[in-house]
Amino acid sequence: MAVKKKKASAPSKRKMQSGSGGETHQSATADTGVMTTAQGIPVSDNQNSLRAHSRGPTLLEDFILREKITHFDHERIPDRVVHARGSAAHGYFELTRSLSKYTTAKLFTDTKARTPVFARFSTVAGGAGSVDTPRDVRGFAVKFYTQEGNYDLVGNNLPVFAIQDAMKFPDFIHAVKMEPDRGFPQAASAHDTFWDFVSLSPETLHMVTWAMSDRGIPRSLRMIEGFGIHSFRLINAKGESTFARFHWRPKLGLQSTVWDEAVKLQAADNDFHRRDLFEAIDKGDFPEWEFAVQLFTEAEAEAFPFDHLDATKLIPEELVPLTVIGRMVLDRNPDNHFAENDQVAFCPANMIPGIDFSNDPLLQGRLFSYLDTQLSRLGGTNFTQIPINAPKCPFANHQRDAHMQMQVPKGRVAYEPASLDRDGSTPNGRETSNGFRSFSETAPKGEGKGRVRAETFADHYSQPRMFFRSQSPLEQAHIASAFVFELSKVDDDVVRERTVSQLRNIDESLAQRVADGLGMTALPDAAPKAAPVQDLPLSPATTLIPRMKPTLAGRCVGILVSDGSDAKAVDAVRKAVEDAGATVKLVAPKRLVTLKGRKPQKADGQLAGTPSVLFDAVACVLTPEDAARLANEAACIDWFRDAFGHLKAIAACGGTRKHILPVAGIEPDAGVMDIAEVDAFLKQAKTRQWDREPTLRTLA
Ligand code: HDE
Repeated sequence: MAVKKKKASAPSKRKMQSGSGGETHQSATADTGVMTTAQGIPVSDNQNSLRAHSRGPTLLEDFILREKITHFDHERIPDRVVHARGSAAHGYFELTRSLSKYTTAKLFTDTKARTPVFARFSTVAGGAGSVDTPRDVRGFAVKFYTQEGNYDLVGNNLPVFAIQDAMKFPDFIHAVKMEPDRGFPQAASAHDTFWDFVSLSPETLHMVTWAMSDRGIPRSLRMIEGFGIHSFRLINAKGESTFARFHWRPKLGLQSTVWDEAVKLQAADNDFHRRDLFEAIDKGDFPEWEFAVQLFTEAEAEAFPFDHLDATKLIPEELVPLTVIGRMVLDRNPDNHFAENDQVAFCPANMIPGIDFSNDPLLQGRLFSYLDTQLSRLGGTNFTQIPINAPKCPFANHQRDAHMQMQVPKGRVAYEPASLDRDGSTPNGRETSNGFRSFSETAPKGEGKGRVRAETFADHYSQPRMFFRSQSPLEQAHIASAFVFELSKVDDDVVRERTVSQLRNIDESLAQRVADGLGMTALPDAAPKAAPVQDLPLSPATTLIPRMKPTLAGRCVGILVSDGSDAKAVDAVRKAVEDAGATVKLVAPKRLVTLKGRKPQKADGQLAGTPSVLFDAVACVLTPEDAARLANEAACIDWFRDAFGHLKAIAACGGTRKHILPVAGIEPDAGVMDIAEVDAFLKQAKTRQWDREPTLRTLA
């Protein structure tokens, strides 16, 4: 049967970058509109396999079918062992302030350059197909395609990590991943093995306390901070070293969800964060982050009341202030999720001249792990030639061959020193005095090789105490409640008690609240401590709720309408909300809706499939009849009950206030107003209604 062919997908016209002096060759295919096999053979029928007769068996001869199925069979590559689920985007980095006093890296000295970047945000524990909104740490990895090679800053959205030595990473990850005998839970830390490990490893407590805070349940990837965590070195032209910690700060400010909302989002939209990032970039609302550094000398570091080489410690902004030196804008979605998001290979060892590693033992272990895992995940050493991984500056060396070699290096010389490349045709490159150099550090006298943990790493409780005590009362309640939730999913009594015994060293009131929430009758003894706990100065910079920006920029407001709704009232809310920088989505009982006096139009979502968790604030304009009818509709009652429960502003029409809100059990407060009070709605919609929370749920 002759079937009209679909246009073949656009061939790649991207130039393959080869070594300097090497051949630059293009994909051989041209966009002729003809579908072909991978060998370029035109396909005449993409609907039917080759059969012995019309109802007979399929023939082995059918190379077109075999090629198609074979390729499909091999489409999947291994998931990342951690951070498997991620969403990514292209963009650029601009330096606004030169660090030339501290570093020779052009990335941090050339204020005229615009450096292309590729950023990937991820959850840690779940598989590639898991949900976007579990309580988890978020990866924040940025590849800078600099003039001096690729530099990867592979960070997280929390400023500290859970372990101090790379030796413990496989244990930590095995504990948080689904339990190996039963294969659950997916993408969740609320289970016995995780808390078993945590309660036996006090070094985890700082990061775990951050993960229990609202930072663990962000509203949007566009609204998270990023941290390089480890101390790095900046090296200047004189070879002098200054330590640096790197920070990303979102222009939209920090924003989190509330726990019940995060849980419901998992059902409402598995891809909530991925979609949010994609849609924002797609409509030109480009996410942006400030890039800031904390700079300090070795001598200053000696005076810190903690060891900055310990990745479980942050350096309070109050101690070493942040200097903003640049900004990153993400302005282009990937063309292909697999080719870019899946195949991108970040590696902390991708380091450029002028920056160097510190001796942080966690960082040191990472320098081995990433390339190693990528060899098995991406199938061999030549993954560096995949477009998303290839440098955008010239590159040349004597590396040759191996699986999937995409370049065709010319000449007979693939070594150096060499004298036989007399015509200069071999793309090998030469060493340069501007190349990468490691900082030359003097080893401490009298110390030798050993499997040791520095004594300065022994204090596990002072910083989680500082973090917890710095939080606002509501944030402290959220942290305590998160501990209660997680530990209530732990079956083993010993593990629960041991965790509470650890919490006693952080803050007695936290331990007591968690113990009460778990129904413990008495507090267990405090866990033994290897070092005295210090009462460090508080760090308000670690809070989230007090620092949230009151803004609608980057947010989304849902308006519930139905046939006959007052179009003018809808327009008024829409205009005000859009003027304030937010997106508006119309939700209706049916996907097609006709506002009063208007033509039928497509709603953005159908009520039953578009719950209010998807919005930052909600409004509704219904006819009185529809309001009375929808008061019997579970999806509608939940729409308002959840919006109220998740502390959102609600602008409701008269019919809704009369019929629906009472059924939803909503007693209007300052965050619930009439649809005509547009200014009041805008004001309340810019923040959550935090005052409402204690009236709604018992917090620990
Ligand atoms: Fe990673 N980590 N990690 N990690 N990590 C990986 O590399 C590892 C650590 C982080 O979007 C893996 O290509 C070890 C700290 C991010 O592709 C793997 C240790 C921080 C991503 C790996 C750490 C991170 C990864 C898995 C302890 C924040 C996702 C896939 C020594 C500063 C990157 C891969 C992406 C990915 C190992 C600790 C962040 C297995 C051994 C600390 C954002 O190599």
